[in-house]
Amino acid sequence: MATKIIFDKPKSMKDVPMHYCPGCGHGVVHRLICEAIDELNLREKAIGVAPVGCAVLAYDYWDFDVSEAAHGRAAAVATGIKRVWPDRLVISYQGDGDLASIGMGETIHTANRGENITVIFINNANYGMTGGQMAPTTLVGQKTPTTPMGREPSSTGFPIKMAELIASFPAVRYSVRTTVADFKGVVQTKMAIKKAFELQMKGEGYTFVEILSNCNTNWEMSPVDANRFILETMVQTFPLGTFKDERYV
Ligand SMILES: Cc1ncc(C[n+]2csc(CCOP(=O)(O)OP(=O)(O)O)c2C)c(N)n1
Ligand code: SF4
Repeated sequence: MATKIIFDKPKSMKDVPMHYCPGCGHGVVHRLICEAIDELNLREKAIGVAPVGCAVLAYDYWDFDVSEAAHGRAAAVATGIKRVWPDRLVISYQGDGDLASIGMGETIHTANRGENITVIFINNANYGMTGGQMAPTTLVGQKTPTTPMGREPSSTGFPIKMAELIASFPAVRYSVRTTVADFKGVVQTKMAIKKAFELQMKGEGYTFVEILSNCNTNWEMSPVDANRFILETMVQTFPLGTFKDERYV
């Protein structure tokens, strides 16, 4: 009897165990990126840029070319790669500490220049790798090791809404916020990633996919509770949606 394969590991993904905490969204997003690359037949053209943060070992999981970047500099490295190889699919993968804190300068200027790259932004509201300290995205009142009484805007400001901020730059082609906290969100995230890759390959400009993802370990929640926290609480500060899907320049 012929066997029909209906679900398989993406070819762009290595068959190795991941170091991520069980239930963490990083692994889910890694897979979605690989599925999109396979479906668009871009594996030989893809170049990822891995951040410093929990995803620092992304090159161990993706079976396509990957460069490492110093903390916060992934967008700058991606810019250089894309300018040298404009026909490649260049993906900058970054957490919120990496992208919105130490790397905010690179993030803003790369978007403002409209570099033809795709930035995948994992918003888990803290610095996961180093123990869950406050990030620019930490919610008001959220307790972390550096905000033990809860984030207080009068001393630490408000959560920065990156997808909305990025959308404000004229040269940005596409900016969305999705989540991998539930099945619907996973499907929408896959569609957003795929669309961003397609736009980049057509030369349409800078694309940004912000993804609300849990850090269940540092949030001290079960993976199920952490995903519920995203859907019930985190989305109130970070609404899901498309903030820009338009070509101005
Ligand atoms: C120049 C520099 N400063 C600080 C650090 C320490 N450090 C490593 S990862 C990290 C934050 C990572 O958080 P995030 O970018 O949100 O990614 P996550 O781990 O949550 O995926 C920090 C501050 C470093 N490695 N290099
Ligand atoms: S510390 Fe948080 S972000 Fe890092 S792997 Fe664990 S759950 Fe994921």
